[in-house]
Amino acid sequence: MSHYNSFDSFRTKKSKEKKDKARKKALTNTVIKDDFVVDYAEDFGIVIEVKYNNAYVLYHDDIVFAKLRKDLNIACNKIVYPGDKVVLEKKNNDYIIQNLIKRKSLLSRIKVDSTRIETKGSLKNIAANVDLAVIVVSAKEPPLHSKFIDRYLLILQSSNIDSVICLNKSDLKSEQEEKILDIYRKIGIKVIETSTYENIGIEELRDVLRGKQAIFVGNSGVGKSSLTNAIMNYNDIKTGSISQKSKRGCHTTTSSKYYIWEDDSSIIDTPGIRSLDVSSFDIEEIKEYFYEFDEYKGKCKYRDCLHYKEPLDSCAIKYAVEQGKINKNRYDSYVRIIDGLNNK
Ligand SMILES: Nc1nc2c(ncn2[C@@H]2O[C@H](COP(=O)(O)OP(=O)(O)O)[C@@H](O)[C@H]2O)c(=O)[nH]1
Ligand SMILES: [Mg+2]
Ligand SMILES: [Zn+2]
Repeated sequence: MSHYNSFDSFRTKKSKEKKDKARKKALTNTVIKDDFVVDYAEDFGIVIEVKYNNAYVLYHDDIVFAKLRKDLNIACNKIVYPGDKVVLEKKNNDYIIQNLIKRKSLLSRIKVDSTRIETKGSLKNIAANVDLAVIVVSAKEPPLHSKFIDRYLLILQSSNIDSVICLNKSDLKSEQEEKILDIYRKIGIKVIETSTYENIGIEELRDVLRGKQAIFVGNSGVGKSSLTNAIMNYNDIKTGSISQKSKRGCHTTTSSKYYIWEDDSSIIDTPGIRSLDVSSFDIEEIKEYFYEFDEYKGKCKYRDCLHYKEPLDSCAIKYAVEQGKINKNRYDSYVRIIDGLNNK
């Protein structure tokens, strides 16, 4: 940090400020209508699933079907997401979403780009108010690749959401997968191993999820829905009514769904995400999200080093990779992501 040239750090700071501002704006979608977002409301429901023009909302221990306030003149799935807290009003027999309570976080598949805020269509928002993301991967079927994890991590970090990794299908695990998991343990990310078949690690996963609004992300087929079921089956008595109701539609995987499995503890199960578009990130930001680069900050010969095409003897990061101090898979992911930006 201290090695940074002052002009550079000023510039970085400026663009960061701009980005933070843009992100804040996107969090509440204030572009839409000023009075839609409120700071607080005593009585609210939680959105569990959103269709094009309406939403299922968990409200007073019941699931109600609600439509968005007409005057907003926008499709429901463009401004509310699973996990959102909304204020409802009953008009005749219909529930209307009158207000949205200000979000804590908003997870977007594509980074919130400061220049494209107004083009809401380009942004794929997944869930709101997430405290913790569980990146679910499987040992086999589909095979484990660190590049997926790295892309998920990038997206989650840029949304400011804490993440843990859950390796499911641990019944199929071999040495090879163990090595990949070690990469992440070494950079300080918690790894939980589970098997829904053998009922392994489920209790540990519950401990991590307890008291949080969590989201399961990961490629299709890794076991997100199976894990959601495994977590839900526990403690049927306590949350029985809600959990039975929110189990509705469990088989479909086209949209994200919200499940409460214990008081104050919920899971958002997401469908498989096919492409993880990280092309709207900028290199400066990507560098920051590779935590393990931190300790080499300012040590490259050129202060604007991208740790990319620069010669080995000028780049502290490349040297660290060569020395085995930074994991090669992670560095390769970094290079692939930068390659992707340059080919745009
Ligand atoms: N071997 C093994 N297979 C599992 C495990 N958990 C889930 N599966 C299987 O993996 C497949 C995909 O599971 P699903 O929960 O639908 O994955 P999702 O697409 O991530 O929601 C199903 O055939 C499950 O039976 C596990 O712990 N071990
Ligand atoms: Mg699923
Ligand atoms: Zn470098």
